[in-house]
Amino acid sequence: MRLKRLRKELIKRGAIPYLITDLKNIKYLTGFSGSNGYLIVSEKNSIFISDSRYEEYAKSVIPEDCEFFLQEGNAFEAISSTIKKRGIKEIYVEASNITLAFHSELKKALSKVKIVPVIDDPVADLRAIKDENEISLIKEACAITDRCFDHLLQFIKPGVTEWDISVEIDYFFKRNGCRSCAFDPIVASGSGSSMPHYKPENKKIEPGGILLIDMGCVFQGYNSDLTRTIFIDKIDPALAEIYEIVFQAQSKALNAVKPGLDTGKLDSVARNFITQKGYGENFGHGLGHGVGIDIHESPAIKKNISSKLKKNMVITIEPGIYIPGRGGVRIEDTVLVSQQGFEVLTKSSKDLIVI
Ligand SMILES: [Mn+2]
Repeated sequence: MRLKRLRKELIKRGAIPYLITDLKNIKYLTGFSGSNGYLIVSEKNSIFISDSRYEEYAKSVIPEDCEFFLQEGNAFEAISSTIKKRGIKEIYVEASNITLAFHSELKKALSKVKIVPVIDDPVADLRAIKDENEISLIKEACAITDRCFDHLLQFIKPGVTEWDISVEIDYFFKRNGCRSCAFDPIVASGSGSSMPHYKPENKKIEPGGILLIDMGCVFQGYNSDLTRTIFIDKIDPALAEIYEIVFQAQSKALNAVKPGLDTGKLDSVARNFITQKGYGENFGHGLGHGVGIDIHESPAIKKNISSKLKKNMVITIEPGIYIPGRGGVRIEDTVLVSQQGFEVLTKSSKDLIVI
């Protein structure tokens, strides 16, 4: 089904045959999740190339309309022999995934074939809209992440370190059926929270400080993403004021989410509010991103990037305000774009939490 939809799109774009090298795209299209594979989608059929380590597995998962080709030498020989056999004169490739080295080797192997880069990834557009099964897996990933946050509220005490919390997150996810974290958790205490992508250190959680936790898991191949910012022991009034602004910015953005809305406009809903409150300069990153097989995928929800929200996209809404040397607040949920508007999939409390 997915291959058929892609083929239709490639024909529409005139970008066929198409060589797919991104393993996440291959996984989405064929179900194959090994470490070596190449997929060629042409007008009539699809060919999947992999080596003998994966032969039995690949044949058991790839769709019926996809032919398996055994790679015996290197990948370029395999790609070139499948292409030559079919008399292909021109092949489209994923510009954002292949390296210069890959391109130059491919060019050598396909000396008579024109290689055309495709910049706007057609598979990313398909992946952005989730089917029912994908939505239920993301919902489960989000539910596990919420349970992890509940668990952390018991686990976190003054004296534990950022690193302890980060290890506990990883352990919780793995204990609860996840393959891994979606990304290295961000556990930023005190002034470290002003750095949006801070790395946890062996630093103790101090009473009176703030603690920002950004985490997600991978459940059966699908990611979740959640950020909460909490207060340790007592509330710092200046940061509590910032918390309220971020909370309201996030609520406003959430309430704007619906099919048809421009993603650049959605970013501006939160950004304009934060700017009005005087913190525009302190919200440097985009409002959100798509979530699925990758933790960051289409659509990007950023200033000056225009695309339309569609039903069954899963995105994050994550405004933040960061005051260098002082601290930062970010609140993030994973959200489903629904027919009526939106459904928040991460359900952890956004009340001001003090532990
Ligand atoms: Mn995120």
